[in-house]
Amino acid sequence: MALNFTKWQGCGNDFVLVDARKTSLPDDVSELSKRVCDRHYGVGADGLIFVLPSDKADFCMRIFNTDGSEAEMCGNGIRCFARLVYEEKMTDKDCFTVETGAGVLTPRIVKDGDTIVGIEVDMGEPVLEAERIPVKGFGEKRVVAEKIDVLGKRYNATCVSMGNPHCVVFVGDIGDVAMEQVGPAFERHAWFPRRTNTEFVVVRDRTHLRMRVWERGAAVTLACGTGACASLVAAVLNGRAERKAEVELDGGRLMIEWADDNHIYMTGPAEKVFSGVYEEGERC
Ligand code: ZDR
Repeated sequence: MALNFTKWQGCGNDFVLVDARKTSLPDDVSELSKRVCDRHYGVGADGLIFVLPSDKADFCMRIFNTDGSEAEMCGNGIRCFARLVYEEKMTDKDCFTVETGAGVLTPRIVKDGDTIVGIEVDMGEPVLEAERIPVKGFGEKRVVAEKIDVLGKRYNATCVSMGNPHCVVFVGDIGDVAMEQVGPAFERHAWFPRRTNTEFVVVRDRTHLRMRVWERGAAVTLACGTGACASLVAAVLNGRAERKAEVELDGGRLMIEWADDNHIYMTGPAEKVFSGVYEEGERC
């Protein structure tokens, strides 16, 4: 099987994108994602994303993590997706709808004259009720600054779904967090029946957050769009930030706003890296 793809990145969170509007998804899509995303034996990426047709929206996006699991949504991925479909002329609109596991979302290509300067996405409304995130043991309540014990240490956690689950932890010094140990323990903690993405956040001031992420189904990545949105929401719920703030990630910056319509707007870059054909050789 030969798969035409383009490799994209948004703030260093990188994806292999495949136009599958006229083909069906491969049967072994989960295994394929593991192989394609592998940085030594494959193309190398944080996720494999498909452009698909939709009967509810202009397009449908599906994303698979490096461990083969499917995520409901991907914030950096949808910006890459939006720029790809726009630049490849799959649409002539600069604002269009994309069906995702987090509902129908609306990216907009932001231009200065003819130059694309970013992608803004209406990410929809954050979900705060525990059982809908899902977080066990809190019923319909919100999980804001609740104590959680992980690897023998106590943290204050605030949980938010942006379609996919996030656990946000405010810390004093981002360098103190042993992400590779603590991240997987959060991901598989008993609170989270569908596992969780975990963000470690330092509030620099009321309009600047610094964030690092352990991604569910992946690992430490350079950025997380839905995680940046969840972090801003968590900071507002804890009274620590304004409703519009810049989030600094390892791989770049995102502007996030929790607007009066209760929707989250995320603005940031998306850049093409290269294109190719993935044609697997015989293994021996
Ligand atoms: C963090 C993420 N890359 C983004 O930009 O939002 C999302 C990827 C999916 C994530 N690993 C999950 O929810 O399983």
